[in-house]
Amino acid sequence: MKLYDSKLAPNPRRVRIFLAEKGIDVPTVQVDIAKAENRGAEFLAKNPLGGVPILELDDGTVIAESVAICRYFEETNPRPPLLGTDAKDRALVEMWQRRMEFEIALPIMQVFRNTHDFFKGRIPQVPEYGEVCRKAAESRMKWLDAELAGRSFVAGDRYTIADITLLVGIDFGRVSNLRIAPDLANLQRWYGEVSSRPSAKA
Ligand SMILES: N[C@@H](CCC(=O)N[C@@H](CS)C(=O)NCC(=O)O)C(=O)O
Repeated sequence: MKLYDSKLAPNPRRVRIFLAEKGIDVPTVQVDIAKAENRGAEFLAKNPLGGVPILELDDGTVIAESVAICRYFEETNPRPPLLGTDAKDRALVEMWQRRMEFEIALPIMQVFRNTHDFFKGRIPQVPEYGEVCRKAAESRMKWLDAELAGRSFVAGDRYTIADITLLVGIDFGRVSNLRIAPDLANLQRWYGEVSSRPSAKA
């Protein structure tokens, strides 16, 4: 089994944190996206969409999409559960994971993709759209701050994949000068707690 990873990119970090929380060690191959290695023929043969991370199993199966890779490891190594514990909890964790991904992490990544020099000449950029996404991410953080008033973690009282997606999204905001506003006390408290877990170094 091999995890195709990219040290500086946010989506692979989601999988690395997930593995660190579970204490799973997986051999990795570094893919240099700055040199567009993920757009070369060898990588595209494994994932025609070109995104990292991907997990290649010993039988040659390639699993792309960070959450799908995490799902695989949740099934093979159920403890500690990071995707929910019973029908209701699994549904709630999925709800929050999707919300963190679509409402916060993706807008933050779109700010980067549409405004940063890294993607200049690589993809069509629409800086105005990047700024719309910045506002959307800021507004969603405000909403989330109110949600976090009554609980420790995003999906309840247990750390889950929803916390991982949010942490990685927020940390990635730094490259676009997008941070948690100082007055969002609940989100700041949450950030301090999840950032101090050893897995956050992954
Ligand atoms: N939905 C995919 C997104 C994969 C993705 O877009 N990965 C980024 C890194 S965070 C990438 O490969 N970017 C370089 C590129 O698209 O060329 C996932 O969750 O794994």
